[in-house]
Amino acid sequence: MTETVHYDREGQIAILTVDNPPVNALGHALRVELLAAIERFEADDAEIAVLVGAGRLFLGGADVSEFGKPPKDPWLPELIGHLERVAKPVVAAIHGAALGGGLEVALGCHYRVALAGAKLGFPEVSLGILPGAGGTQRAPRVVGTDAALELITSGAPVDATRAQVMGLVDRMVEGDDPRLAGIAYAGELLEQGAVARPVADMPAPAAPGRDWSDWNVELEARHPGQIAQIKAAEAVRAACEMSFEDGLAEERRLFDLLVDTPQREALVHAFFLERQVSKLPELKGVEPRAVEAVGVVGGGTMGSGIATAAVLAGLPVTLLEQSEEAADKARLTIEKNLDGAVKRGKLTEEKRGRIDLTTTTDFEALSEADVVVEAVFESMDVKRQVFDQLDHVMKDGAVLATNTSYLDVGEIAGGTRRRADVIGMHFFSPAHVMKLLEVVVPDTTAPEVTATAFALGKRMGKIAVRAGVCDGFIGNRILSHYRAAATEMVLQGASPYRIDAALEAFGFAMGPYKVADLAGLDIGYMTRERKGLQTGEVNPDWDDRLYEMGRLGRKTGRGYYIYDEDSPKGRPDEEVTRLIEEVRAERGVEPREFTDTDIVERYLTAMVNEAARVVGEGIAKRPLDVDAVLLFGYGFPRWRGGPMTYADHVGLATLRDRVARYAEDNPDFWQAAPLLVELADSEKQFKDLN
Ligand code: 3H9
Repeated sequence: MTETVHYDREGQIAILTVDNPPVNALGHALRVELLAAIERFEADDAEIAVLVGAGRLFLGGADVSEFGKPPKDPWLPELIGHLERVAKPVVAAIHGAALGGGLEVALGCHYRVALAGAKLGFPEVSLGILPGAGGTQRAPRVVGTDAALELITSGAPVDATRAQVMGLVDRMVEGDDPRLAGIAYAGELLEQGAVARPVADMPAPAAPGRDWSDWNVELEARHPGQIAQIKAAEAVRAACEMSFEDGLAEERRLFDLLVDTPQREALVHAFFLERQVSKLPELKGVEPRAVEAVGVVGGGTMGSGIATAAVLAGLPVTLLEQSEEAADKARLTIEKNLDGAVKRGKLTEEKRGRIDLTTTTDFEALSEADVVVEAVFESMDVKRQVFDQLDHVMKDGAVLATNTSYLDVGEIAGGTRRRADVIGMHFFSPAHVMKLLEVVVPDTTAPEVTATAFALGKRMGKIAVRAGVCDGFIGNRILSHYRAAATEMVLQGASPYRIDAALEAFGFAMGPYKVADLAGLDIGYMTRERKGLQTGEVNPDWDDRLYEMGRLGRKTGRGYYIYDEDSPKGRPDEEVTRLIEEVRAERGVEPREFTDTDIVERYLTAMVNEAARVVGEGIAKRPLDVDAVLLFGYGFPRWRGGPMTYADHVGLATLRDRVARYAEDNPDFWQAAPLLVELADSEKQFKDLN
């Protein structure tokens, strides 16, 4: 077994170095060795100890993969309790990050020094739990109740400078060697005759500045539907109102309660899938091509967004438009995007000054790009013309990517003499903000081209998901299906406003009709026009009528909702309701009542059913790929883990039976996906296929 904690001496100072790559997670083996090292220090004649992390950070927290499994001694809370009671002082020397259980270990030490740039925080709530190794009891004693509540319930880390202001660390030092910083600080403490200083012995913290009930109201508003934040605040409250020991017991009780929830399971699934999606067996050992310059064809919203994402990643970008005027407009859009990035703290002024962006109207100017992404009008003819030009000018080995959201990437590739270099890179609008990137891979694409698209996506900060070729790939294909289910419900009696409200209450950032207004009703119209109506699909003709009335959504102030000064986020419109009633009357539909539960169940059943087809046909390689697409591109609530995780939770047999029940109304639309039936019949789950 490799040693995960090294012990050495520097005069009277013992140095305990945690070395458990990649992030020094506090898994069982490490806890055993850390406890042994602490005991060694106790028996040793060293007078003070420094605890430091090897590699890029101090401690990344508890080992997330151990949650839900039987706990093994020593538990982190006991380990930290032991550490805190060591009679000689212990200093935490923090660099990189001290997160979750890692910060709890630091709070179990008696003194804390952090290198500039280090991040300290409690991300537990983003995993559906709370700091369960004393963090909720020690942090408020050290930084005060309000600051601790903010840290613990937001999950957001603070940097070392802020940590020092808060009192979370005793001092912050410049430099890049935490060992040296720890030794220097320990030396000073020795000279001063510093003694062990357990946080547990500090008095209980005062109640927060605001009432506990105000905190709860705010947390419910900030994180609707989620429970970890509320329980975390409850644990902090225990710190104020109970003895340290009783507070710890209360923290443990609340922690155990959260560990057993589907929310915790879903959030941990989301944490790992962010990393798993890019791990494709087909790319094992495949080296991506080098990317040092990027070209973008088309400077509309998508093209400008893609160019922005690429310059933000530090890449030189050349953007091609048809006219000087259009090129100037694109540049302006990109500048505006970059200003926004500076405002949001995503880009420093200094880096902003160094961006490398060229606009051009000449295809030749793209010839040296390593990757070119086409983002022109969504038409096969137009795209093929662009690819024909690119085929002529691009250097050998360049990757030719299309940002199409529906079209057959294989057909686009087929028009070139370099099919193996052509791939889909489907970004989501706004492309410099949205995390999702679908990498659409036709059979003809070379593996290193796929690897290059993934590497470029990562560099741009995207979560890249592999998709096969079909109409709409993973996301838009599933979207058109659940949108059709919503349309069907409207026709049968549900109002679009009720549908939006029900789905927002489920946890979606926005309901489908608000999304449609944001995207523009022209997008849906063009899609329907291109596809024609498909068998079984409900004719959504009020959508078309709204479009014909010039109600294009937010951009025209009217769509499904009215947007004006009184209601910048939109309010329902009688005119839309009347129009829908007319359509129902024309079709002789007697409207019926849909409860919020009916709405959510139908909508999600349609989503899962189509997702099962997408997986069954190999368009998505694994159910987790579908979860990633819906989580990072379509506003599915992260704390529900994605549609496949939701489906496993509800039970696949239940979903199969729901489809059969809905089919009584509309047998063409509601046909159970073969994979759903197969898994349900064999009592398996989607996660078995991950
Ligand atoms: C906690 O502490 C609970 C306690 O309060 C109570 C306990 C009783 N565990 O992200 P990266 C893996 S909850 C297991 O690409 P980066 C990760 O999956 C925990 N594995 O690196 C990946 O594996 P692979 C609170 C972990 O440099 C590899 O390490 N802590 C953990 O971009 C590299 O990760 C957190 O929530 C973990 N804790 O970012 C921190 N962390 O190579 C979660 C990472 O196989 N972690 N892995 O794909 C992070 O935020 C980032 O990983 C970090 C480094 C910022 C540390």
